[in-house]
Amino acid sequence: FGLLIPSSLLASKATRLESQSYASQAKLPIHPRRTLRCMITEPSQTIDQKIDRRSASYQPSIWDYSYVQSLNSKYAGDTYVKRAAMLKENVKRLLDQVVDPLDGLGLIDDLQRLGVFYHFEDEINRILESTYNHINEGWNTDEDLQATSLKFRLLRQHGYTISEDVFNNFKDKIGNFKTYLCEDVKGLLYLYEASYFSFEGERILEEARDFATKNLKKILNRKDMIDDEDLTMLVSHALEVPTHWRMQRLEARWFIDMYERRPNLSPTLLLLAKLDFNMVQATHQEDLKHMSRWWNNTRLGQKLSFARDRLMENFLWTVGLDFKPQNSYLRKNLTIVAALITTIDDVYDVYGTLDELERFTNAVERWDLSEMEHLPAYMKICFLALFNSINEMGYDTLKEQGVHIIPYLQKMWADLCKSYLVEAKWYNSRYTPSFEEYMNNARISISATVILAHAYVLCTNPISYEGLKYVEKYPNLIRCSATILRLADDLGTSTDEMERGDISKSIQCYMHETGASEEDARKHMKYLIGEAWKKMNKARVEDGPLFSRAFIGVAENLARMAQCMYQYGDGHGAQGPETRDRVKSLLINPIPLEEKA
Ligand code: 0FV
Ligand code: MN
Ligand code: MN
Ligand code: MN
Ligand code: MN
Repeated sequence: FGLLIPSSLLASKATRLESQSYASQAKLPIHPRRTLRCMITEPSQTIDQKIDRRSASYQPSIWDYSYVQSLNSKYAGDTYVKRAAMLKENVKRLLDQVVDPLDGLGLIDDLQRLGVFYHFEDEINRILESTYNHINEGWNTDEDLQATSLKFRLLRQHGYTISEDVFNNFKDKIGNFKTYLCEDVKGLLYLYEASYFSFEGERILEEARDFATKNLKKILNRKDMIDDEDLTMLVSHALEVPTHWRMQRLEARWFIDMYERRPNLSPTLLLLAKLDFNMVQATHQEDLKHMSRWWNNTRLGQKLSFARDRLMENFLWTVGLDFKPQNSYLRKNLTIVAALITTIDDVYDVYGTLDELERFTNAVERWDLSEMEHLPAYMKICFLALFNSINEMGYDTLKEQGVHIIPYLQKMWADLCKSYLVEAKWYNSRYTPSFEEYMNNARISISATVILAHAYVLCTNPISYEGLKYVEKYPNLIRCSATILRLADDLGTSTDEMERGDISKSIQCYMHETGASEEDARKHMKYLIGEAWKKMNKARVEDGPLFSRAFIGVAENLARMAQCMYQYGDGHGAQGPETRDRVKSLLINPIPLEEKA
């Protein structure tokens, strides 16, 4: 086949063949490069110069290397540790003094939203435990929508069994929510937030969400119904994105400012929240500087200049996945994973020819250095960066736990590359799959499975083979997180992708299959994101015994981070003002504190 094709064709756009000839192209032998070379008329020219490659026109990084290295928070080190420890003791005392369980729940809600809950896990569990027991003893607050909603939400969030029937009290004889509730702004707000913890098929919660959303929107539009400016801000913030779906650190940064406006605030708690935010940020800065040096050392940004150079954004993802200061090891390694994914995705989507992509996929499947001889120069460095990074993570785990995880991680990468290759073939043959066929591949090609498999081994000790086997089967927790990441990414990036040349994404496949308008297709994708969240709400309880809390948190946070990154378009690649501002407020600027000597 190769010998019959004139060299001019190989060197032109015609390498993207129509569907009939594509089939034979796919069957090219895996080492045809020598043949290819002798057909090129000027042997002095490299193949790279001959091939008409796409470009995504990605801009260089706006985050200067030496600027990142110059970050130096004064909240690093031990200076503030004592002060924070004292504040923590005082907050613990607040928690211990709680008598009314409802006050306790309110305090837990504040601790979570302020981002300091992780210091008080024992105290929080104790309060939730006693709340739960009160319920089982028939404790009934249930004339109060706000209290019931808060109780329901926190208990579900923490894995307790509580039925949606608790909301039946608020319905009239014919099953509608009672009319007086339409004006209970706080009650509606809490009901709204609670409704996002629903499982599939829970009708009462579905109705609750509709009822709360509709009435909260009405209230926002009528100044006479809500004269409290803070409450207005809380309501519109919630309607934009519910708390359950929000990236935790950004929510903490926002909520600290809101809390400060509250008349009956606890000054101790406020000060702790601010100080802790700044101290956590200082840890993140150290992690970031470390990873920025690593990235710079790989030279991938320069050598693969067609690919996104997005170390800062990759790092931001990992802060979204797990912000806790003690989890630097997880963040650092996930930054490596994210940076490799971002680069390799561009190799497949933008730069590589189908022949090169077959070779790269093959090299990853074989996980064998001798495959490198078949790769072009730019792929050699990329493959070795991947090979070394994953093997090093494997070495750590072997050293620390005696568990050999490399074959398992390697399989995840091979699956990812195979799904990338499927897309490259679809692109070359201009094939538009059905929505379902697209999603079956795209759930893998969005890389959530790779990210979560690494997260699993990085945050689990001891790792069990049963656990690894379970992750490999892509259980619902992982599958839903992947679905949400894929759909959110397509909502945010597919417009640009269509312009630069890419396969049909979820929106386009759905339009093609159903004849829907783009607007309706987008609505449908948002609906599917909501449904995936419901499944995930169940999965996090059901998978509880096999997965640690930490891992479940990462899987949920990946979905949250996806909705955050793609909220205003391509927040990962395009370097727009939203991501820039988020980086500044989370990673660069501390919260101003009035220092008392
Ligand atoms: C996807 O970009 C991409 F690079 C992602 C999702 C970043 C990877 C890192 C993390 C999720 C931590 P793009 O929109 O080009 O992906 P597709 O699959 O649409 O080509
Ligand atoms: Mn891409
Ligand atoms: Mn891709
Ligand atoms: Mn070989
Ligand atoms: Mn995309």
